[in-house]
Amino acid sequence: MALLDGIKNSSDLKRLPLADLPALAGEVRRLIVEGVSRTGGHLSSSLGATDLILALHYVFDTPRDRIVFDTGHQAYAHKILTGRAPLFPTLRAFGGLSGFLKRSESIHDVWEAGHSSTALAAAAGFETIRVAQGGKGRTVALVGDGSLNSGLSFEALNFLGQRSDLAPIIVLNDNEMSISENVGTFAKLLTSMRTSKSYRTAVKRSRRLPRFLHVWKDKLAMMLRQLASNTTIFDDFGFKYFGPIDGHDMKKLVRSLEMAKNLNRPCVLHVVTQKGRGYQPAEDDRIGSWHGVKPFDPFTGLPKTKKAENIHSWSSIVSDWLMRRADQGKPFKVVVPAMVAGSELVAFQAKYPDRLIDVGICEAFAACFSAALALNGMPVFAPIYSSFLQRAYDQVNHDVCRQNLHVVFGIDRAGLVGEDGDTHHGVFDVSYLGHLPNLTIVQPADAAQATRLLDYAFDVATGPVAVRYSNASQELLDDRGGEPVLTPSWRRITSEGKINLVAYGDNLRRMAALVAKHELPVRLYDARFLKPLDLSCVAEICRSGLPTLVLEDVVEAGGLASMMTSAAFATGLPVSDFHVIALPDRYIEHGKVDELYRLYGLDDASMLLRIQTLIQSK
Ligand SMILES: Cc1ncc(C[n+]2csc(CCOP(=O)(O)OP(=O)(O)O)c2C)c(N)n1
Repeated sequence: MALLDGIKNSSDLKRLPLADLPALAGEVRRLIVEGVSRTGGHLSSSLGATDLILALHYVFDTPRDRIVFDTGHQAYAHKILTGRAPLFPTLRAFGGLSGFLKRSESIHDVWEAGHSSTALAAAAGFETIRVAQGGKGRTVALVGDGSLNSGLSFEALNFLGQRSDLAPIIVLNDNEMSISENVGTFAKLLTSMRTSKSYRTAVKRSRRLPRFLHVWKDKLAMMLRQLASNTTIFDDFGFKYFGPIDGHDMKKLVRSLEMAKNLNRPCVLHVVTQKGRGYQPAEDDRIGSWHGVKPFDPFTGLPKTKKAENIHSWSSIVSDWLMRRADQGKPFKVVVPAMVAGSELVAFQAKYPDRLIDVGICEAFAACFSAALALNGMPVFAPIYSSFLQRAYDQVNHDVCRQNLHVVFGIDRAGLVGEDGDTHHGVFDVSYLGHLPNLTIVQPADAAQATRLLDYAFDVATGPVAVRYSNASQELLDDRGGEPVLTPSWRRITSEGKINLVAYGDNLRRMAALVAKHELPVRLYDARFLKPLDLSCVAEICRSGLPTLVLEDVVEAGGLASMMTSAAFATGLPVSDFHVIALPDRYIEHGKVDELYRLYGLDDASMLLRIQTLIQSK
């Protein structure tokens, strides 16, 4: 790559003539497509933001100027331009580059995220310290139109608008898409800003003003905008608004960013980009299939590993159940915070558009809104990824559980998720939900159990229920069978043995296979209800006098094992020879789930050894 090979760091970029930037952007995009086709990753957001990131690095001097990326999934070009191009093939691999920004990776990564909508609040913090300490450099927050919809972003705008002493440059990367098409009033406002003819005419006219009116140009432009009744919401919030700017016109981008850099006041640059830019299948995508991708053939766009026959994800098993229930005409709504594709609800949305409400990246709103729907007699299913639900803890607690409302949460991506890493692992929800009164928490181990537990959640339970499921896939043997579940009960899978083994979800299925394969003398329990616990099984386990091993891929503190021992202590049951295999008190890195399982001793080989050692101890 003729130009990119010469860019060892962002300072090299500044030596290039502006005219070379479009060609360099093409090379960066090529590297992104080639790399992501091998490693998987966030393709279309990164392609869409490439020109903009190049222009940002051309104009600003990082890390003296701070670029605060929202989420960080769009920042591959930033990694490539800041000395990490040679490591790009290791993206998302264990020990390799993170898929998001990481302060430990580069001094140019000044802020880390993975969850959306933190950039503006972080920029407010950076600016507060800069001003207080008389620091140099500018703070630039790069935020997407989808991420702007969240309450956290609005809270930051609300704060920043009143602080004219702070001067963040907010670069709004508007590609009209969240993962799929953006939703909500704000998305409509952005559309009208993009398309408003009177606004564009006003701005054009202001550009044609004679030179001697130069000083007044900005003010006149603003007045013209007002006359055209087109002040933007950003102007109303106290920012100087520039835009819309073509996010793929390098000259315009550089000029606009330079202007913002030289203006010492809070401003918003509204940059219009095309998600997936430069890779046709990603450009054409409107449902989010190219947002986060698995390895694919860059020439055909087809996935590298063909989906095996009859292998289904948990999300699709759950959405099939929802479809069947809707087909039966039963009343319920599905409330989704911006994850229609990831939750495999595209077909459901197409068939039942009135039943599915996409609220945007607003998990707290989703939970509170669902509470009110349920209070008014409408059962709700709210699928929310485990790690994203962290943001709605108070609404789940205060609004749903405290009022004991019948909202069924689908806790998707529960457990280790793999390559997305520490921001995305669903390893805290058992702890942060396990202590909430009124809440029932279940996790099916197979598709048939999923059906039975969802039936339970909707038809037997009357209060809040959390149904956990991971991002693993499984062979779909039977999703209708099994006994109906009428009470919160565990299942004993094998009868006699020398130790008790307790697991749930995918780990239960895996342990059942391991026990069968090695004919291990183990009493295996399926703890399908994490809350309430099946106290008769807990008592049976504690009184058995056998060693007990509990396996879970969540953090140990507050997990099933700790709930079991608390219950045992509270009821005077003996607890001895009790062993837990769970995740330690640290943020777990990125890598394939299998690799992480091996690292933390949850894999089959480690479990076999642990089980055999305990059996021999008896
Ligand atoms: C709290 C939270 N909820 C959901 C997500 C999943 N997510 C990742 S990127 C994204 C869309 C972001 O849209 P936008 O800000 O417009 O950026 P784009 O990808 O379009 O560039 C979503 C919903 C997340 N990262 N964090």
